[in-house]
Amino acid sequence: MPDRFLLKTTDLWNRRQILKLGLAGMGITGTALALQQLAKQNATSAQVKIPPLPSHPATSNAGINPMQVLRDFDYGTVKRENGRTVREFRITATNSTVQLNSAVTFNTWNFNNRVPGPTLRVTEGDRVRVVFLNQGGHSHSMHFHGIHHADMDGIRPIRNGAATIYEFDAEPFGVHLYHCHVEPVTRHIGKGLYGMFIIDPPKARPPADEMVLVMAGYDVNEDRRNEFYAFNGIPDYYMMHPIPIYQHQKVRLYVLNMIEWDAAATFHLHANMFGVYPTGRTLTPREDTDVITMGTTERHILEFSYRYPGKYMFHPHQDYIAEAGCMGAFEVIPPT
Ligand SMILES: [Cu+2]
Repeated sequence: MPDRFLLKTTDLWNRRQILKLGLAGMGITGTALALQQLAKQNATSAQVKIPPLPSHPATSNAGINPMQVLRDFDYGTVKRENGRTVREFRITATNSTVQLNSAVTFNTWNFNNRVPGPTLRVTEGDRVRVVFLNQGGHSHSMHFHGIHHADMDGIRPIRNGAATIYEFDAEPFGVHLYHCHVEPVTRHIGKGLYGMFIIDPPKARPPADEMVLVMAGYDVNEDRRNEFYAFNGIPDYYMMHPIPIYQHQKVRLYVLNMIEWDAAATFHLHANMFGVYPTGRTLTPREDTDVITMGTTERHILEFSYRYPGKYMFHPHQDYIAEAGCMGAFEVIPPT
């Protein structure tokens, strides 16, 4: 679990809330397992080289750093209970203001103080336990896509100041998502209450430089249209700060469309083709293309590598969406 997550949540959680949920004492188990897990992840990542990330001065964006969001996978706190792996996540609904451009700010409602919320990542068959605390000032909830019991479907509003636990088995493997399901859902999603939920197949996918891109819109004047769009929270961020990747190395993109008010958006990659794993539900690509259409909450795994160095854009080919902030670029650099 990233340190950043711990830092953010410790000040939000107090002992009384933990006791109320019956979780006291659960935090001390599973350390050995967590270390094992870390070793496994490191073994995989040793085969993948990540270019050094450009260091940008902190943006004025309430802690949202899209360069960090890209490869920030939250594997939870790993425990062993009754012979099986449990991954426990702590999610707090809160509010923060982001700067959409030099003149426009937007008050987001979000999970763990970031838009999109943390990318939760588990393996098929794990037990998933999400301890949800609402400090957002309005009623919120967490509804997961995937297969689970009706009482874990997250449509019951959790009032401000209250907490609940969502618990279910991770299935099926694929790229999924979670979002607040309190009505009007357009507003709760539009304010920023969504994130990606990856269920890895039992046998891990081959090594690749893995990244998350969540497309979303901002309706700043509540006219039921978006005035701004973004990849990973901040409009135009990856145009101003292209994502460095290595030439010839496989990139695995987990792409999710969370744009409200527009029926669909495409994802187009310049000067290349990508293999499509629809909803991440296949282990081999279904097709090769350079543009794919996604309705709201549709998501896929896209795989590619670049043959030539240089800068290459990616964006929806609804060009009004791209021109309003949903645009980015990869900087392909020769391997060192
Ligand atoms: Cu909500």
